Amino acid sequence: MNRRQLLVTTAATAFHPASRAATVWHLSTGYRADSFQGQTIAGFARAVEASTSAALRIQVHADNSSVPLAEIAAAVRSGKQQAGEVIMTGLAKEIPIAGADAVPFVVSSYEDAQRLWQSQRPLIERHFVARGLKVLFAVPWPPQNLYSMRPVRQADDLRGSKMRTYNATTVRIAQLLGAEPVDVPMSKVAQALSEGRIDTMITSAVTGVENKVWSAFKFFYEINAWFPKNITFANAAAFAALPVDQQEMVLRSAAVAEAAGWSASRAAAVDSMNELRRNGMRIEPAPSLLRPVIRRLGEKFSLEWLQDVGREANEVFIPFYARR
Ligand code: PCA
Repeated sequence: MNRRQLLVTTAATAFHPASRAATVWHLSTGYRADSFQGQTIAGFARAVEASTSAALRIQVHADNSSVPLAEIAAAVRSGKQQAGEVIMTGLAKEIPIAGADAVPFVVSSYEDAQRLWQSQRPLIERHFVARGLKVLFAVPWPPQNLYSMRPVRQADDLRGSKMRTYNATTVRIAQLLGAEPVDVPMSKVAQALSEGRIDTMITSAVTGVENKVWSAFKFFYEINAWFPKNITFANAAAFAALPVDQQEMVLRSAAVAEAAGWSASRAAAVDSMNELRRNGMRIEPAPSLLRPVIRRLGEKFSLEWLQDVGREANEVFIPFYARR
């Protein structure tokens, strides 16, 4: 670069209003950029950039590319990343009330899921604040259903199966069913299937489509068990360091992203079921012999969960049921 070019570049950097005060946030997620969750995050990042005239830019690192899913919350807490997205139930060991999402058969529609989030959000915010984190928004996955390689007629057919799990609550559910829990992150489901490490799993239709699971799983049962949410959050100090107008734009963009994400989840729920069907999967309601048994296991799980979590569980579930 000659002297003249250097002067021009320096002048452009110094006087361009966007570059003068540009702050870059790194946002890590364990999920894919092209899934509806990833698109919601991308929309959020675009909205922040547009509304702050690029004074704040959010660079998204999807699919565990920067920090693996299990380490994202700690990375945001320590300030290594300014923001992150994780599945909320993944935090249940530290923040038990985050596990409310995966108590089976409490939430069976998007309306229920919305009410649960309303009741849960103040508590989640409190716990996040105590950890130096700022909640931005949460978006549910479509309902969790049962995939199997072999037909399932009753709960006993699941006994001894190698059931893919993605957090502590799915592990407990597998145990209650007498299945062997096999921990596999979402991005590794296709690989685990090809290696024959799993033969059943409970997750959304979307996750089945994204992993093209139809080559192995032939049966899909609509047990509609729970609607787990992903939560996007920032390092509270990084948020507080932003000028007030930028903080406002971040929160406004977050509210818009949350609404868009819930609609995208509903649409993805329908589209992905169709996609599974188109690829030859048999989609059936929960078998009549299985239904009462998994209901009872759900009750057992709920009881254990309420005993474990204690007072905060009431703080969430009393208003949740009262709003019904
Ligand atoms: N997909 C993610 C979480 C819940 C879902 O539907 C997964 O299977 O890991």
